[in-house]
Order: sequence, then structure tokens, then C-alpha cells
Amino acid sequence: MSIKEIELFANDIRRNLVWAIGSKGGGHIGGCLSICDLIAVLYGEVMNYDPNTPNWQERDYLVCSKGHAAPALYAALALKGFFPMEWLKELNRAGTNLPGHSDRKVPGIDATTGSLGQGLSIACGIAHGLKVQGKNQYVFCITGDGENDEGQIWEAAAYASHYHLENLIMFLDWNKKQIDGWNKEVMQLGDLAEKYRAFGWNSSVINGQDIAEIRQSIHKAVDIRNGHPTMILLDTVKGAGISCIEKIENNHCIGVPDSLVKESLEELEAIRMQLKIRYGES
Ligand SMILES: Cc1ncc(C[n+]2csc(CCOP(=O)(O)OP(=O)(O)O)c2C)c(N)n1
Ligand SMILES: [Mg+2]
Repeated sequence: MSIKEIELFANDIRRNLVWAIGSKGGGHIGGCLSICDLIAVLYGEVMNYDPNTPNWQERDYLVCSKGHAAPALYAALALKGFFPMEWLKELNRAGTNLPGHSDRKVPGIDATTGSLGQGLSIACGIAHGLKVQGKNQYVFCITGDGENDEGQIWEAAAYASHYHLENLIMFLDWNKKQIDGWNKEVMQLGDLAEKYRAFGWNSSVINGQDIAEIRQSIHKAVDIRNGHPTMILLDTVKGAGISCIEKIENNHCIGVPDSLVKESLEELEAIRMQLKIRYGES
């Protein structure tokens, strides 16, 4: 996909996730929006997958360790044809095909997550298994910055380094906030890029809302294969891409009434038009 196509895909993901969360009446919209650009790059270009055979043995894997951001993945998976778009309006209801947190029963979801801190360990297990079998696939894992307060994350970080899991690429969504407020008030973790480097990882900091930068950093991480796992710290904004949601200070898990859905969709439509104009289309 070209940068333009990925940007339009990210816009589509945002539109569908707002619609899905809105049809439930609310949800974890802030932490979904901050990773939409990443998800667009992963499913738009980087990852190998087959929507008709979600469990294809040769696929790349994605573990969304911050499982509450599942609606962002679901929107991308629906757009890529893993399941019908109509499923999105059943999000997080009794008996649904799409539980509120990432669930292995959903076509295209590789791990059930939601209890924060566990997903990186699952990703390590998958990556180690692939390495032992001499496979070339990659395992991607998305963690939250608040989630990195969890001790299990750091056990997994040590494990990945010890076993030279160079097929593991982890993203840390540095959106500065968690459920109880700003990270700096809940738990100071200091320089996370330096911490992962000290644990034996390749690490870098990029603008997590810049598709060209995300794309370049992932390609670099895929190519490097120097015996170390890679952590990419995404400097992001909670609620990114929709200003009326971004400006709500506590936008972790909020009510999303029809009026907010309408305002969000209008803004996303305006952004889509601007993208088309910028890239020279009517
Ligand atoms: C073990 C565990 N403790 C608490 C929670 C409740 N919880 C859900 S989301 C969240 C905050 C996560 O913050 P962060 O990782 O920064 O996510 P983001 O900002 O990307 O939404 C918490 C505490 C949980 N899901 N799992
Ligand atoms: Mg956060």
C-alpha cells in the first residue's frame, strides 16, 4: 500500500471503530484511537495474513496485549474481510461475535488478552516457538504505557532478550495516560527506550501518529535481525485523530452518544477529503 492508501485505511479504521463503540454506547475509545495509525500500517502493508484462512500457519502474528483496544483491531479485520462488517455493531454485547477485549475466538485475533501484562509473555511464547522451528515469521505485540507498570512485562522483556527473540517486535503506545489519569502521577517509569535497551532490546522512539515514520521503523526492525528483540516506543496522543475525543481529559473509557459519533464521523470525513485533495484527487 502507498502512504496515501494507508492514511485512508487509518481513517476508515477510525470511522468504523467510532461507529462500533457508538453502537454499544461507549467504550475504550482513547486507547483505540492512539493505535489506529499503527494498525493501519501493520494490516495495510507489513503483516502477512490471509483473511480466508485466519489460522494460516505461515502468517505473522499480532498480540494486542492492551486487550481493551480490540475494537481498533476488529475494525481493521472487518475492513480486510476477516468477518462481516455487520459484526461491528454487536461489539461487546451478550452472546456477541466480538467481545469487548481481544478474543481468540474472533477470526484474525491471535491471543485472548485484557488482563494487562500478559500479552507480551504470550508473544514471547509464539516467537520462541517459531524460532525453534526455524520459521521466518514475525510476532508483533502492542502494549500500553500504563500496562508497562505490570511486573510480568519486565519478566517477558528479560526472557525475550535471553532467548534472542529477534522475530519479536513490540510497540509501546506512549499516550501518557492510563485508567487513573496521567502516567506521571500514577507511576513514573522514566526513560522507557533506555530501559528496554538495558534489558537487551533494540529500541527507538518515533512519532506514533506518523504513518511514514511507523512504516520506516517497522521495516528497519524487520531487517535488522541482530539477535535482539525490538521495542518501538510510539509517541502518541490518547484519542488521536478525532479532536472532540482527544480534548476530553479522561478519555480512557467513555460514553459515546450518537451526538459524539456524528461529530466524530463529520471530522473524519473532512480529514478524508483533505487527504484526497492533498494527494490530488477530487
Ligand atoms: C491486570 C489488569 N489490571 C487492571 C486492568 C483494568 N484496566 C483496563 S485498561 C487500564 C489502563 C491501561 O492503561 P494503558 O496501558 O496506558 O492503556 P491505554 O492508555 O493505551 O488505553 C486498566 C488499569 C486490567 N485490564 N488488567
Ligand atoms: Mg496509556
